Amino acid sequence: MKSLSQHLGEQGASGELQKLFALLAESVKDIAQIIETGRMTGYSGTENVFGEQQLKLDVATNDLLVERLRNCPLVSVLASEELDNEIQCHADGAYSLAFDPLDGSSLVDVNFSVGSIFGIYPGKGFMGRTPGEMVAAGIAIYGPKTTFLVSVGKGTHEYAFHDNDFFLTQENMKIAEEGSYFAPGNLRACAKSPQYKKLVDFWLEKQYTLRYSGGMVPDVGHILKKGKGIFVYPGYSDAPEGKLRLLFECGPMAFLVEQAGGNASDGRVRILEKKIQLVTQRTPIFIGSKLEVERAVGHFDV
Ligand code: AFP
Repeated sequence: MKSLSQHLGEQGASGELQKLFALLAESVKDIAQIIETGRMTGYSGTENVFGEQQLKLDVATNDLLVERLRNCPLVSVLASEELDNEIQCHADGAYSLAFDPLDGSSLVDVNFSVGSIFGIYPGKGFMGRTPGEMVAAGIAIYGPKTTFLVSVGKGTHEYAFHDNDFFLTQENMKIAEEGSYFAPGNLRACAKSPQYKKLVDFWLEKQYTLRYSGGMVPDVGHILKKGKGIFVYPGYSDAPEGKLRLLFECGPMAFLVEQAGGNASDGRVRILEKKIQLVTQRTPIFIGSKLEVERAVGHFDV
């Protein structure tokens, strides 16, 4: 069994990047334990920069990651979905990290799978850059198993946690051109978006299989693991940019999916080509099998 660090080394990941992923893997292990103990329930009484009520879990997982990463000399700048501003760490740090410490945290109380999302940029900061400049990305899925889907630009690979470490369980995950699983985010928008309604009708007429949990990490993880399907969270009249964040959610997901041969678009351009202008920037997203993304985007005359 190959460990995460062994396999990263085989892919030519630098010693620094291996060290960073060792820190992230340690943090994922600790976050899985925090979730499992079930100690952190309820609201923290604070809001994040998006005006969303923070759960105690959001704050605890964010604090754990910030504490661990800001003390790492490899880290130049940190940005978290749970923080109002970036954190300047080490001027000569090799990487800048953007992360969503616990995406889908509102699902923990019903025991659904949730996840952490990491995007790793070379050098300093994010503004004016594109997610395509990332050198690596990863999503941790806290479900019946704790898995870590990672890419350092040489394909996307799955590692599972056991015996106190992460071991390779699937190398070079591949997403087929088409596949009939659909994950329709914000389905209520169909009431105001005839285009979205038409797209959902298309999937139903073609008898696609619904796979939507309300957690983007397991929902996109499903597409990577099954090797086909599509996840969408479109914009519409009330929210033209949708809900999901470019820096913290859509960028890293697009990196992993494209590394597995899939596509990720905002309906006009590749997610990886979008310029990051704000830490809080949102974007519509159509992500998964290439042909499925094309078909879905074709229903939105943007
Ligand atoms: P939370 O992190 O607030 O639970 O939101 C999860 C999420 O950001 C993403 O994981 C889901 O795909 C999306 O929101 C679900 O949004 P809706 O609740 O509007 O369906």
